[in-house]
Amino acid sequence: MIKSFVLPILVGTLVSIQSGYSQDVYQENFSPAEGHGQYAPDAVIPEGKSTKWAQAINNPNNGITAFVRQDDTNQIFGQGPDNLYGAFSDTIADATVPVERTSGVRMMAGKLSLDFYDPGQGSSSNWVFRLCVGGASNSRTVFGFILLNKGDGTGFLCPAEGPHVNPPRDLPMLGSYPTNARNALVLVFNNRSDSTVLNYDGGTVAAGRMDIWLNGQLIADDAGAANSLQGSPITNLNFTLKSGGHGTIYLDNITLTEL
Ligand SMILES: [Ca+2]
Ligand SMILES: [Ca+2]
Repeated sequence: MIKSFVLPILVGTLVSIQSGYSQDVYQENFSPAEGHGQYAPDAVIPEGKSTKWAQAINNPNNGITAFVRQDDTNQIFGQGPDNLYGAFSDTIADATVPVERTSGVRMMAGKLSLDFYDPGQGSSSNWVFRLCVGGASNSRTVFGFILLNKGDGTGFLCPAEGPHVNPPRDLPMLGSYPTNARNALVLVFNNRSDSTVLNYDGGTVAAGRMDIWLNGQLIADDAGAANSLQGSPITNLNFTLKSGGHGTIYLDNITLTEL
């Protein structure tokens, strides 16, 4: 939560931004205190401008449901029996309605970190996580990734490529993850318009690029953007299922930090 000065450092012809600057602009851990008193086991996650989620959750017409869960038997996020997390399901294969966060998000460079648990249900789950300029859409997506789960116990993370933010056709997966297990995801992005290199705790990211860490391993190093909207601030965090996908994902400890 500490905001400090940005120190541009000349390195040859490149300009480097040190990551001493950081500010959390969004945190969601589904604790009752953060949910306006509405986060309780089996409660519907509220949506609206004054909440943590802007729109499109709990929309039965589009197959989207979002509930607060508490699994005191398995403690799936390893935070004790009282921990609450978000359970998001999409039961209609053609629904593409995003769950999104908008207000308060505006950053040229930053870090998205979250824990996810893929319960491995269904056979074609493909959740896409998108960081967008403007609204939540494929064409406004700059950085993102997709979780593919074929139902055999192993999930794959692949880049969200091109203007349609689709998984790559020949499937050059960036990494794999176990379903029915807690996974830690960190995405660091730099959408500055010049040649500024972002230095953060763990690496560097060139302008227009992103790093992705999965369970402590760097699986994407300076990977490209889906759409080139370089120089515009990221204003929207959202996730959705691509058309034809359906399934459930559990999320916790979501943090969006400006760097
Ligand atoms: Ca939690
Ligand atoms: Ca890098």
